[in-house]
Amino acid sequence: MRIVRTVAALREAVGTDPAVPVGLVPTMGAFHAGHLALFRAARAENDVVVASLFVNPAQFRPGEDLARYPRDEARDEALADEAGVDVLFVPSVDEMYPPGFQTWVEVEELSRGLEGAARPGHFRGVATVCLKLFSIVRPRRAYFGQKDAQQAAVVKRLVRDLDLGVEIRVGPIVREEDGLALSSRNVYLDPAERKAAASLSDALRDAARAYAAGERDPVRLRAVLVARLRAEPLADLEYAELVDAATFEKPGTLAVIAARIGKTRLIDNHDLSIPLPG
Ligand code: PAJ
Repeated sequence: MRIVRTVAALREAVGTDPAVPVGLVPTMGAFHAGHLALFRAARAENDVVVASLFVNPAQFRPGEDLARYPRDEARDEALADEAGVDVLFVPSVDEMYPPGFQTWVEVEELSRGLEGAARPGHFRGVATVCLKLFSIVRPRRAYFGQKDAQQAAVVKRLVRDLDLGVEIRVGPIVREEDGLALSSRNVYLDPAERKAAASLSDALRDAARAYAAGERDPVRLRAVLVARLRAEPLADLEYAELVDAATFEKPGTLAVIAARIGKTRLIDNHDLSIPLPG
C-alpha cells in the first residue's frame, strides 16, 4: 500500500486511465469494522482501491470534537493495508484547503433537517470535501456507510445534480454484538455510557418489531422509539423521526435517531420494514 499526502502524488499513484476502475472510500480515520467492510467492498469491485484519511475541519462546528477526534495513523495504515487498500491519501488541511480557499457546494434541501439542523454547515463541509475527493481521485465508484444515512443521501444528490458520474455504493451498518452501531466516537464512552448506548439500536429494534406486528402509523412507531430512549436515564434524545430514505421527508420507513449519551452524540438508523436481529 502506498501512502500519499499531496494531490500531485495521489494523481501519480492512481493514474488517469479511464479503463482502470478506481474505488474510493472517503474516511476520517480511527478505523473500525465499518470502515474495513467498505474497503473490502471496494476491493471486490475495482482494480485500484483508494482510501482517504482526512479529519475534515469544514464539517465540524465550533465546540464539536475536531480537536479530540481520535487519530492513530500508524494503526489505520496497517488496517487499510490488510483490508486491500492500494493507496491511502492522507492530505494536510492546507493541501485540501489552501490559503484563499473560498468555493463551497451545498445540497440545499437535504442538508436542512435532522443532522443538518443539529449541525448547521455540516453537510456543506461534507459535500465540498467529497466533491474535492471525487475530482482529485476520479473514482468510478465511491463507498459510503448506511450508518450516516443522510450523508449518503446528500452525496447521491450531489453526484446526480452535478453529473459527477461516480457510482455511489452504500454499505450496511456494521454493529457490535449488542446492536450498537460501530463509530469512531464510541471510544469516548465510559463503561456505563457504553451500556446505555445500546438504547439507540434497542429503540430501532422495538420499532421494527411493532412494524412487523402490523403497526404502520408513523406517530405510534415514533412513540415506540421515543419510549425506549426515554427509559434510558443516561440517554438524552435529540431527535427520532420516520423519513423517506431518499428525500429525508416525513413520513417514511427509515427511522433515524440522534441522542447524547453523556457528552457523546450518537446517531443510528434502520429501515423498519426489515427486522433488526438481536
Ligand atoms: P467517517 O466517520 O470516518 O466514516 C467513513 C465512512 O464509514 C462513512 O461513509 C460512514 O458512513 C461509514 N461508516 C461509519 N460507521 C459505520 C458502520 N458502523 N457501518 C458501516 N459504515 C460505517 O463519514 C465520514 O467519515 C465523513 O463525513 C466523510 C464522508 C469521510 C467526509 O469527510
